[in-house]
Amino acid sequence: MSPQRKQRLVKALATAAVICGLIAINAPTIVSAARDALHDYKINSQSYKQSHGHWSLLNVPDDMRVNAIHAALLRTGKVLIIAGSGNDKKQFAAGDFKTLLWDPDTDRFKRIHTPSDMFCAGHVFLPDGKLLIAGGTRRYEKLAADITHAAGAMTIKNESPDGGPLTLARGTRFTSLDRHAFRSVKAVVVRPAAKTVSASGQTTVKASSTEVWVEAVHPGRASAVDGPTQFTIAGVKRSKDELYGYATSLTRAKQDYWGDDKSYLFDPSTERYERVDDMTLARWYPTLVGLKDGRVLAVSGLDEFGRMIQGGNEIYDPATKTWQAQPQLKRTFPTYPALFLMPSGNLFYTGSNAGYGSDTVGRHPGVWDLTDNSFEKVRGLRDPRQTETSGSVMLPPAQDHRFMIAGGGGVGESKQTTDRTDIIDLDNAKPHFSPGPDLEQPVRYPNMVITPDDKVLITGGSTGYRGKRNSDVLLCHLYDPKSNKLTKMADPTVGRDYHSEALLLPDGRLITLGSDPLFADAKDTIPGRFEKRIEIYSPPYLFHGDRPEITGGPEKVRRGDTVWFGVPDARGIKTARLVRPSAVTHVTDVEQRSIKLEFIPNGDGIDVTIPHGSGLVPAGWYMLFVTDENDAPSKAHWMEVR
Ligand SMILES: [Cu+2]
Repeated sequence: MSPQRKQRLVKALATAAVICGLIAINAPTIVSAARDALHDYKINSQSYKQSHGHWSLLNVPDDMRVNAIHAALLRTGKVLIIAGSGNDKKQFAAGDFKTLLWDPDTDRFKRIHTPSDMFCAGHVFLPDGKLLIAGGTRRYEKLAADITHAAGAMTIKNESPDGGPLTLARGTRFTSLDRHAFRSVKAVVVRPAAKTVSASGQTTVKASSTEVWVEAVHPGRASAVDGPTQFTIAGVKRSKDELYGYATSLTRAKQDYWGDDKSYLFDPSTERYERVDDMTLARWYPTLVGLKDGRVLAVSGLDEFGRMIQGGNEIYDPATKTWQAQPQLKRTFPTYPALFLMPSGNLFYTGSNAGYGSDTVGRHPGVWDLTDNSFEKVRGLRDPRQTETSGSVMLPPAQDHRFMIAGGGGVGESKQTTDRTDIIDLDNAKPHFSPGPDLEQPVRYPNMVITPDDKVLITGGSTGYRGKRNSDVLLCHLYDPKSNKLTKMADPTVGRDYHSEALLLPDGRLITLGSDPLFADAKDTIPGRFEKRIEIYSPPYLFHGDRPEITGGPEKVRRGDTVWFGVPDARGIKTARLVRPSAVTHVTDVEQRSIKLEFIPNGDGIDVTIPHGSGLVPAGWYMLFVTDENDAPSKAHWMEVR
């Protein structure tokens, strides 16, 4: 071999060795790039979309991105996205509260002035289509490590009916017999005791009771009080047996979020908040549920000092725009209980709840009769101790009176999570839960949305509490109540755990938004970031070609009316549904329901009959959808039902 040839051969061998080395090192990358390209090709193919649907990201301008804690579809077709302080202490301290309005028709975004912190409020649609929002955050939690001074709620008792109301200034000093000293953080008005004289002339006096938050004058553990203790109040010219402070626990324990008592209406036509009457109790994490008569019941929550509300529930009357306590409806639930209005006017509690509450009280599902405050438990729910952070939905159509509960986990930061779905038919003489199909994975915070073709989309969630250990579940299934089967759909690309929502849009698409993972890494060391992206899901029914169309019809109807809607190819229409728009937070959406409508073709349209019953069709704004033989839905026609 000539020296030149020998040199060339050595060079070629060396190059080959380098190439082999490169391939060996990069093989996983090359293979995964090829896999990604193939996956991308597959999920974007028409046939895949036709069978599995398609996810895409909504393009939200940077300056419009908010921490979506609450989402509601307004009768204008726009989506109200409320962040408030968005679980961000800095924004809370700065008084920076946000709301975003998105129009899915035009993809226009608009910032809405937000007058107070609606973070973790409750909400419900009123019969006129305004959204009632009540409660929210008055103070962020304080962790034990950050607490230097013992603190807590001081009850001020006034046993005297004489002398009129008395104002105790901020900083008023309360001292116990054993010299524990506290100061109030706020001025407070103390009412006189209530004096009543009976017909027989007998006088009864009932002491007034007012609470104020106090902090120890001196830091450290020594000033803590743990047990019933009476306090004298400095600067008041009253006997210490007549006017005094009383507390059972003033410690350096963790202080939970404080609830707010404010309530607002959001008006879809003016796109503004209007303040209405304060609630009788401050509430953080309440459920608001519409009643048969159009009034609203507010249930549960943490109170003005972050304590679980012990059964104090109240009603909002849209006619007077006022709240009234309902002592006859005393009943305790964990926070954000899933309470659904039934045809009878009773409320069905599926057991789902989100956030806080006793491990044992108010967790059993059942029917709450509001006429006598009785509660009839229903049996058969599997994993009954894993209802926290579960999802619940009234299965379509609403006339079937069937509900599904899916996923969930143990109380608080419990590691227990379930893949259970259970279904209950309330028409049974003895209603009980029966097993539904297992989810593909155990999951907390599954978002569940009713689609116009009588299915339920179940998407997102996480296996761990607040997405711990990177446990977001990037899965999506359609549940068919008729066949009792789950069918796997295309995978979402954005994880949705705590503080996430999903809802149906009037054009038949769905969106998912929000998510608030505690950590950003699998080892739970890096603090998580709020997920600001919005993802859109287009179900398979949007890829089957032509869709039916509703060309016109009334915008106001009454229950029992038969009304005509323009629908070309009326003979090809398979179903008509009234879908109540979602108002969702913390995976709790007690608003959405889909009501079956009877109809007959009539010329270039259909005669549709609106069912009777304000428990089945609560007054309000609805989306009318029709579907055709291929289950393709129309776009919605909005109308007000009275
Ligand atoms: Cu929250």
